Amino acid sequence: MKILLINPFSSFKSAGVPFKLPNTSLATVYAIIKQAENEADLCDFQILDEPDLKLIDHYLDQKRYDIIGITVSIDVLEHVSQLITYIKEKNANTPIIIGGPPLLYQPELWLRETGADVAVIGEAELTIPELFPAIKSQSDLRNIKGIIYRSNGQFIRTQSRPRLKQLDQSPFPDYSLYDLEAYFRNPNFRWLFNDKRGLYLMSSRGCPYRCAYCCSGGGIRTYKTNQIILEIKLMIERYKLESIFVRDDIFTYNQERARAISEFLGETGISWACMTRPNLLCRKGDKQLIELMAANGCETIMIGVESYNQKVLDLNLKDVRISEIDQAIENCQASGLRIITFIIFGLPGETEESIKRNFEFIKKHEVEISANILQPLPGSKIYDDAIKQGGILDEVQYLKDFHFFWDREDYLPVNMTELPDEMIIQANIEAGKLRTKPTNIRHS
Ligand code: B12
Ligand code: SF4
Repeated sequence: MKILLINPFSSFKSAGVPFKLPNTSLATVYAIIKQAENEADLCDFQILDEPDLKLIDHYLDQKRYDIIGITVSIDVLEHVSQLITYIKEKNANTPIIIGGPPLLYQPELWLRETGADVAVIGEAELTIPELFPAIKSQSDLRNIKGIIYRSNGQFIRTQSRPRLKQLDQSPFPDYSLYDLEAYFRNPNFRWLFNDKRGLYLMSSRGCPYRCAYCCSGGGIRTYKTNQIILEIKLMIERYKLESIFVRDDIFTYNQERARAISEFLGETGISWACMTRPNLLCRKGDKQLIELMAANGCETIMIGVESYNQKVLDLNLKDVRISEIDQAIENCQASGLRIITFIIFGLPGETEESIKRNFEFIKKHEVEISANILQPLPGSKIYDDAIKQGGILDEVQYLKDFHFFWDREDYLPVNMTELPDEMIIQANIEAGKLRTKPTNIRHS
């Protein structure tokens, strides 16, 4: 089967600068497709400066594809709708399938608004091997779990497909279709990877916590540690990496596992980064774990602090104490790690006082921060609350406007506090000035 994979254009930015990362979801889809010995090409809009739809002509004019597969992230609804309209005008008969994180929460909306033929809901490891051959042979799709499709002007949603029990059923992402060298040149990429050739690695998926602004939840699943080790080796060799970002939501959740992966990363001699939450950096044994991580090449740790005010944390179900935040930062600083903390302005319960506390936190600990304004995510409690409270009236428009978040400094998607909009916007602008700009890093 010949498949065309499309990575759509996202205007994702950080510190006002485009942020280009090779899409891990699509790289995973490519690995799944390859397992079944299918051929695939990649049309990558993300590497362009502007979304020029004509890029697709280059592929469709040269080959006939059996299936076109597009990955979607929350901010690409408009671009993908335009893209599918454009493709259908040229090539009405090739079935178009979409997949990606947002489809878990709003599958019908995405299918309807984009004009795709089929949407895969949630993980696709088990769905693709059933769905793609069925589409090629024009078979009935109703027994394929985990999809929604169009049939005679109706949307048919099939039985849901449970999440993978173990991640070992999923192949690791295969980045070989990407022009990685172009990604490595992106200033934000270089900021993130400390000026090195790096890629993401997910050693687990999901999270057992239930923060109100997040939609990860649902429990954590991991790859076996020996599989991770093999994958790290392979990635370093194949892509000539100098750095890896273990992009699990909470890398230090299981201390023993984190230790084993850290030790192996240390043997490779590369530098690496990870992400976690404060209470998983200050338990018994965490100080030693952090020391071990640092001694084994961990250079950067990203910590989801979100707010330095206990009431705001509690109201947003963060399940973290201020004392844990302080202890976590001190533990990481003692080991000399570069610390980047996430802060969200405008969480429910935010007050003038809590905003001040966030700035006190930055000053007190002298950490790098990545500040954002709250943008409710479908699938999160806050999103449902925003709908109930009338803060989001039109879900489609809300998604279409999602990129304003990065494009307009004065944009507050929904105000879920008692504060005037300007105060939240201003706090975010001020905090943004404290972030190391991607252009300030050394470029060799
Ligand atoms: C890595 C990552 C990023 C990276 C890279 C994104 C990427 N897709 O490569 C970066 C830093 C760029 C990023 C940015 C953002 N991210 Co992000 N990110 C993640 C993270 C940690 C992992 C994604 C991943 O690789 N998962 C593993 C893969 C294999 O799973 P998957 O993505 O679901 O893909 C499977 C299916 O969806 C499906 N599938 C996917 N594509 C396709 C295509 C086809 C054709 C088919 C058939 C199937 C299919 O098959 C895959 C295999 O099962 C997730 C959290 C998480 N734990 O998953 C958040 C997450 C996806 N991100 C999220 C958000 C909100 C963002 C931002 C908007 C953040 C912001 N406010 O700035 C931006 C959006 C920019 C963008 N365009 O992506 C949310 C999405 C929320 C939602 N409701 O959709 C998540 C879920 C985090 C969270 N809990 O809030 N992100
Ligand atoms: S914010 Fe982090 S800790 Fe909270 S639910 Fe999401 S992934 Fe888990």
